[in-house]
Amino acid sequence: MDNFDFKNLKTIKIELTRFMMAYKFALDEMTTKINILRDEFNYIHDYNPIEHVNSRLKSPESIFKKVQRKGIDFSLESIKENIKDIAGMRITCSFISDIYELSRMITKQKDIRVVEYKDYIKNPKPNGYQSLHMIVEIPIFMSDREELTFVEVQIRTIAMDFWASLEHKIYYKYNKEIPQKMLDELKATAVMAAGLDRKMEGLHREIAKMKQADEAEELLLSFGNKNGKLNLLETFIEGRLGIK
Ligand code: 0O2
Repeated sequence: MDNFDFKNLKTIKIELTRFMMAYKFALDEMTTKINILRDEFNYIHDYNPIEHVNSRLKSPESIFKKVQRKGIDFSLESIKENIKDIAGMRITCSFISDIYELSRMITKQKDIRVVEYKDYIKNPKPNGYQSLHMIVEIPIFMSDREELTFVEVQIRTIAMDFWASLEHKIYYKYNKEIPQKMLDELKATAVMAAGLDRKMEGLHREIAKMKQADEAEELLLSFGNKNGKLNLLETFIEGRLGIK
């Protein structure tokens, strides 16, 4: 290999590093955003809707495999335009309602543009897979430029994550064709997981209502409602909270 080739190779390496760096920064930025939302939610509602957050950068090998599979151009411009999951983030929430709440909070942020929104919870995949997928675009400010960068955000419950992880493992271990009977059984387990989510959501709502009523009662007592007579302030509070 002569000097010229070496120089070229070095330039390509630097280009690739800079290319991947933007995605790493995009993940850092999204992670900060999610942490802020989680902490704020925790302070205000005394409740944490996020169980855990994982993020990953697609390896150059998997990127090139995907480029080949999709039959797109190998240039960095084309990869940036067409492969939107180089930076990926998976957020596991406690309840289905948390997923939608969180996705609304993400969507509302001014510097985030949602370019794709796939609701596999309302419309599960034929194999039973459920999750909310969003591709968002965020600006990354670097020393000499601003780069709009895609991040794939998958939001799901613990049950959805449990199913998807095991389904992936089963496929991974058995990479030939899966017998229909097993596919049906896997789908049945996805339906069970969805049932579990609905049950947990129901219990969560019931308990939240009970907690709210208890808190309202405690508040009324703290305003001196000891002899059963309501003063104007209490009537106002009751009216606002919708309790009799
Ligand atoms: P990895 O390693 O998790 O990133 P795309 O190929 O992304 O352009 P597609 O397939 O329409 O287009 O994207 P979709 O439906 O949004 O799904 C992308 C990702 O969702 C997958 O990424 C998986 O992480 C997850 N996913 C989708 N369907 C299933 C499923 O049936 N089972 C499981 N376990 N996960 C699923 P990758 O790139 O496949 O892999």
